[in-house]
Amino acid sequence: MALLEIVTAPDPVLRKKAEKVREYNKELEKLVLDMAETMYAAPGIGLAANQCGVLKQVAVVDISPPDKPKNLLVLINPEIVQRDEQQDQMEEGCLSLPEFRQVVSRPSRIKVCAKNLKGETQEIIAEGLLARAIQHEMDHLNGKLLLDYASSIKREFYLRKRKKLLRKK
Ligand code: K1U
Ligand code: ZN
Repeated sequence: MALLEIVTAPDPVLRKKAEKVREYNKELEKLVLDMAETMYAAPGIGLAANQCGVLKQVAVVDISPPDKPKNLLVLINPEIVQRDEQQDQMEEGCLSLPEFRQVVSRPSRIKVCAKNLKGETQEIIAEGLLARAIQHEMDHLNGKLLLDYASSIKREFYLRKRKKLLRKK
């Protein structure tokens, strides 16, 4: 296994839509294991392949606290097939947007259809933080970022600051 580099804004790969996975092979398995290792090391509760510079519909999620056993969820070609009308608000962070926080309203409960590493279909009913993390990662797979939930002033200010910082490096 290997730690992958997490891509940060304004890298254009974060704005691209990831492509569907069609082959379930060793290469895919390695990508998922490397992504999981990278997410745990960050630390984070999710990671999408775009954030590692790979445009495939692959995401990993684990919301279990560090003192509890790991519970890794692998989502390949995920689709939300049902969502609650009720929404929850929560402040989110993003490993690709250092120091950026944004309150986001999202459906409290969702039903997701996704493939696992063997290409088998899994149906997941998620609520609370798990539902939130899955929706955050699915946004990444569609090229959507937390920045898009912010006002244009906040977004532009953050991006200008990031570009300035990267020029200095
Ligand atoms: O996709 C990412 O950028 C990872 C992101 C996922 C996420 C955060 C908040 C709400 C929904 C989804 C993170 O994991 S940011 C780090 C974080 O939230 C966290 C890190 C350690 C412990 C607990 C949370
Ligand atoms: Zn993110």
